[in-house]
Amino acid sequence: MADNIHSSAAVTNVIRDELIAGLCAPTASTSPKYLYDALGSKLFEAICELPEYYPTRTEAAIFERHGDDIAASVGAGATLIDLGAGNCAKAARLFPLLAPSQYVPIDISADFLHAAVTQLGRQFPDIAMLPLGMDFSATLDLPPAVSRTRRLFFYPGSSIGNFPPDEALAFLRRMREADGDLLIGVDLVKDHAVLDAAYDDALGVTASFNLNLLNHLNRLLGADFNLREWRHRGFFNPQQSRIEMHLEARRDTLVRWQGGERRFGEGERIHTENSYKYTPDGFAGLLRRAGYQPAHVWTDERDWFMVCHARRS
Ligand code: AVJ
Repeated sequence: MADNIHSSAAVTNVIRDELIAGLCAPTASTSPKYLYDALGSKLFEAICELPEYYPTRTEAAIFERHGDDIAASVGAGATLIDLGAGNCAKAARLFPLLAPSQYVPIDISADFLHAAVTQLGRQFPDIAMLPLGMDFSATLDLPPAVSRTRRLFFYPGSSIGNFPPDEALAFLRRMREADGDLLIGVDLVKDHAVLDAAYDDALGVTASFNLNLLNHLNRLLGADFNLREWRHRGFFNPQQSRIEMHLEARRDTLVRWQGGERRFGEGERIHTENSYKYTPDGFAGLLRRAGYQPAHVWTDERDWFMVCHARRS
């Protein structure tokens, strides 16, 4: 018990130190994971329903339209390892098609996961369920209870886009080392106006999602960010092939937190998220370098998004 208390205090300090280092850097930045407090997760769900935010519904349409093909490529009886499973809804929709033998949803938020899995277990009694509460971006060291037969990592939603390409490669290699094939959703480069609108919507939900990060920082650090002094920026950077989200100071402002402070000049920014967009060839190259052969690729009719099944090479 004492050990647990000690280690959770240490984690809190690590989070504090990481956040403060990011805020004090010449170009301030924070990790996108801090966008997802309880309200942030709800705002992200709202983003997925926006007319401008195409990725979620485009990916769903690909699974809907090509489900039989995808199932034929993957085959029944896999060990389906769902990275960032959340409420498990995306994977559950594939159960009737993929008929996995074991389902292993992984998410940082373990409580949420256990509730979802209890429900699912009643619906699909033939699928063994093993929910794991862990930070899969830190390690893919899976416990021995995870079956070794025909592991398939399921990584939908273009979450891979949050990693810069070198880190995406390292992450893909870790899945390869864990002896898994891959079913992954990847957002594609497209008309810049479409990309800009998806991350700066007319209703301002993405702006709220981004600004809410400051509420979260205020709680985590005991900081005094005033949300009214900041504005959302979300745009495509074609040189880096990524969406960038920033929070920009509307005027000179001093932000204080327990044990420190920083002045932000008018127009100065905190970089809060990157979301990389790939070409099909660019992503295939990444897969090959990670030890995968892209077996099958499915896209929508506008080629806005792709779902890829990759086997170990
Ligand atoms: C959850 C990382 C896939 O990059 O599109 C949506 C997050 N940020 N709108 C994305 C997000 C702003 C989303 N991912």
